[in-house]
Amino acid sequence: MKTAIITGITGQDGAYLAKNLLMRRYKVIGARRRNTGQQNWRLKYLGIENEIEFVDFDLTEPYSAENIIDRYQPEEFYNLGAQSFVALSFNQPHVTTQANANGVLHLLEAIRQKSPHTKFYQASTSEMFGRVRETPQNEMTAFHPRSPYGVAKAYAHYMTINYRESYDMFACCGILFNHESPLRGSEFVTQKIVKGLVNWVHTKQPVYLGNLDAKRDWGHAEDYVEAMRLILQQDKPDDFVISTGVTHTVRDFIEKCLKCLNVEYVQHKHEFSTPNGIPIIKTAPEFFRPAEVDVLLGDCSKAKEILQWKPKYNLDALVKDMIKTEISEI
Ligand code: NAP
Ligand code: G4F
Repeated sequence: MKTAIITGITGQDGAYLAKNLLMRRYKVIGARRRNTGQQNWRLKYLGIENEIEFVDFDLTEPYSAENIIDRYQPEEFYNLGAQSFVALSFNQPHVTTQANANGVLHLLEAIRQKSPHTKFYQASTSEMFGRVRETPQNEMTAFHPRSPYGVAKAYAHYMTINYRESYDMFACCGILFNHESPLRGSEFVTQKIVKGLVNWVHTKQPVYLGNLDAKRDWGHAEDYVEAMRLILQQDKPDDFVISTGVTHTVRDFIEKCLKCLNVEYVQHKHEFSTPNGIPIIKTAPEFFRPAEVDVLLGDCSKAKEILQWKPKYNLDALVKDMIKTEISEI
């Protein structure tokens, strides 16, 4: 039986990855920070809360990393923990850097010193491409991050590669493009739209958003955690772009949701409304960012060839899954 530690176990990807590994008979150690709320709701939703051994952990505490790695000597370590909300990183750049950059260094150093056989997965991100230098983006595309979140993740990405090259560690990065699911946090645009529109059907309260023209390559989290697992099963450590290879605007995502909900709509420049003028979507300045990533589109040919990975969900199937779940919840 292999042991895997997952940081960020209470988040979207942590929950799906835990389920994936438990199905393969791994012992899963869930590294989570203290919290007073309903932190395990995703694990409960997937019915796996009682199959995980939890351990106290915080990315910002170096002893925390050392303790858990020394204690469990895991075969695999998936670092999915992060302050993952890009918009918040503009208001909390220090917290974001502590967790997303320094936190990764603590982990790499702890593995080097206490458990060098441990295979390490770092959750890198398409946000590092930022103001994109080429389209589509692949493993060789230069980074130009546009947020404190993206800058911190780029540091962690390079540090992971540096530990691999300096100390011969099995340390890998998955450069994952946006991935969503019914377990997505409600602050991210897809889930905000899904929840907001299902609520609109009952209340006619409009949903307030920011930039409707940003383009993202959206996949399904269930597909993407399988890619994480595959990355650590290879003969040699390497980095991989994981994406669908299709990009859509926020506007397209709204349209797909409205069609799924059978709502008739007309579009104005910054607004959606019913044909007789009831507002559905409006924009508000607080949801625009100081610097935006305008377009992301991933080229995952390397993952397709080496990992034999390809996504099962397209955007229509993702929208359907999110809407269906939201309707059944209320
Ligand atoms: P998420 O749902 O926001 O989950 C983030 C997790 O990190 C939560 O479990 C959270 O714990 C934990 N965390 C935050 N700060 C921490 C700290 N100081 N110490 C320990 N744990 C901490 O994010 P996700 O969508 O699952 O993403 C997983 C990872 O992939 C993240 O690193 C994210 O940056 C990266 N990523 C995500 C995407 C995407 O589209 N989803 C794309 C590329 C990369 P609490 O429950 O205590 O808050
Ligand atoms: O859903 P978002 O907040 O995701 P974003 O910023 O792309 O970040 C996500 O994907 C990254 C991978 O590329 C991850 F690394 C990161 O952890 C996170 O999971 O915003 C998507 C787009 C942005 O362009 C944003 O400006 O939607 C636009 N948007 C428009 N109105 C909005 C809103 N985003 C949010 N969250 N809320 C709005 O009201």
